[in-house]
Amino acid sequence: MRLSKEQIDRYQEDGFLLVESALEGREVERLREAFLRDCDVPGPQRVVEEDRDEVRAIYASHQRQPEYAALLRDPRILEPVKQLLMDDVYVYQFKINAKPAFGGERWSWHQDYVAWRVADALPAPRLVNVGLFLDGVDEFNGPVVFVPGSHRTGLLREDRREGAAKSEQHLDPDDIALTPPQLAALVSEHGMTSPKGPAGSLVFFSPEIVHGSALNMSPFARRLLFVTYNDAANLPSWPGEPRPEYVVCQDTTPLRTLDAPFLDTLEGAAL
Ligand code: HL5
Ligand code: SIN
Ligand code: MN
Repeated sequence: MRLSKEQIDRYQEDGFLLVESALEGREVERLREAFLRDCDVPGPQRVVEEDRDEVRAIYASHQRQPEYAALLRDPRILEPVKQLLMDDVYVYQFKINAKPAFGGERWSWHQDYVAWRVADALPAPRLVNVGLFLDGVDEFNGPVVFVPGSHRTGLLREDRREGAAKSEQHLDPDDIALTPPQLAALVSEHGMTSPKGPAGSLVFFSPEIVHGSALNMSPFARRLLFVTYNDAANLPSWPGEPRPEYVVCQDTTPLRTLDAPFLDTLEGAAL
């Protein structure tokens, strides 16, 4: 799959691009099964909600589950990313934010690149995020909300909040949250929008776009998988100890696109 000129222009203009139903039902089913398996793996990559043992996020599942290792080289994902970045890329971060029914908590308003500059001294915002809907996303189950065009504003903060971090396992958006006056000004200029669609849809989005999401009070889960690709020439210049491998991947070898969809490749390999 390649993006059209119109799709690329829309990504540059809005800071995100929705591609509905890019993956088939049986493919999404396999990815969900892999997620359930991965939830049972203990370790620091498994982040739970503050007050209960409910998975909030799981990092680096591609290092444990073959479906995900193949997925991130799938032509429907990697080709558009290469078109948008116009260079060799590798996976900087892989995570699944699992908002279960009746409880998945909010993700505060933030820009991703603030986190990666503060925590990893990443030189430039030469990244593309891909969100893959493991469940259908609608207005009820805590969709990601974007401020379209806000990626062209530049960085809205330079530091992380003082005091105790919300989590020691990763940098939670709470610690780099934007202020209400900042949001009010941006939204009065650009408005807000939330890409919605069936499971298997993809949303490509800029590391500089302002985004966040509300808690999930619906009876439906909202599990969202995110792969962040970085330009292979844009390596972090670690200020001290690098962050753990599960949160910022250290294999920077440029990725080669698979010839076929990820499941066909996996099943072919198993024969
Ligand atoms: N949790 C990520 C990290 O790198 C940063 C957030 O949405 C991405 C802001 O620790
Ligand atoms: C994020 O910005 O990483 C999380 C957004 C979400 O999962 O709703
Ligand atoms: Mn984010």
